[in-house]
Amino acid sequence: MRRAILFTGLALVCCSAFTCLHAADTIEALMTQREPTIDGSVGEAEWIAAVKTEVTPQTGSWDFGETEVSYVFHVMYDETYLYVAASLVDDDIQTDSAAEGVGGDTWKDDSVEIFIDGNHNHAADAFVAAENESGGQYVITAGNAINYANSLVQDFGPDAGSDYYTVAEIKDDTHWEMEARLRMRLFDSAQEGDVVGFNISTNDDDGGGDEEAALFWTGAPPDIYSNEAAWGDLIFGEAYAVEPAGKLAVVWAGLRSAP
Ligand SMILES: [Ca+2]
Ligand SMILES: [Ca+2]
Ligand SMILES: [Ca+2]
Ligand SMILES: [Ca+2]
Repeated sequence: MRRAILFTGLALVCCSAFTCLHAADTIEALMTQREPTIDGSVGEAEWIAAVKTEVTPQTGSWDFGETEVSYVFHVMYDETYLYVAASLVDDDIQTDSAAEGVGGDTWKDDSVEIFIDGNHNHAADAFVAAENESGGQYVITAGNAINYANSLVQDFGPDAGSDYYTVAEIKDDTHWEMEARLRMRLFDSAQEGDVVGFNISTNDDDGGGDEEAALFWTGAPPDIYSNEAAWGDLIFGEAYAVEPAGKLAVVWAGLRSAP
């Protein structure tokens, strides 16, 4: 990670005479005083401090394929954990390829993948051992198949102080939700003022078998999942206040290059 500097979220880069301005997509997460219950139900009150960002086929980045899935993801943190949740709309929820539990081909089912570049070095290959030591990839399917092979997680589960815990629940035929808790030690014990690389995606499987598409919050294909340089920034911001004085949960998600 590195320390956030003023104007990080709007650091503009001029590319060439033929392209317009780019800006790194940036989320400023606020610190919550209230730990959410990780149970696969994204409650409004328990996630009130979270920055909420909608990703649709129009706003997100397709790495391959194209379908209709969309989602809203939530991010907040406290001194121990980074919390991430998502609520997904998908016209065909599939869990046929990976059984409930740790391991399995999670990418072949409807799933959410969280990506952290903990040392914020924008490595071209996120999956070499040195990169897994700070950050990693954290996955859950709609059927509660879980993967964290590319990370430092040693202790998965609901117990206080565990490295990682996540739960998903299918709500109805077209709606599922997930919640996750990632211990700060997995990315260099980040604290207020720090910034790490961040991305989130959903794999969409319609009809069973392999996945048809992956829809990321941000990044230019191909291989967004493994290229840290394609990810956005996550700033660990101030404490959430019920009535923030001039301080809002800000999402800079809209600034992109023209097609
Ligand atoms: Ca919950
Ligand atoms: Ca499948
Ligand atoms: Ca890295
Ligand atoms: Ca699906």
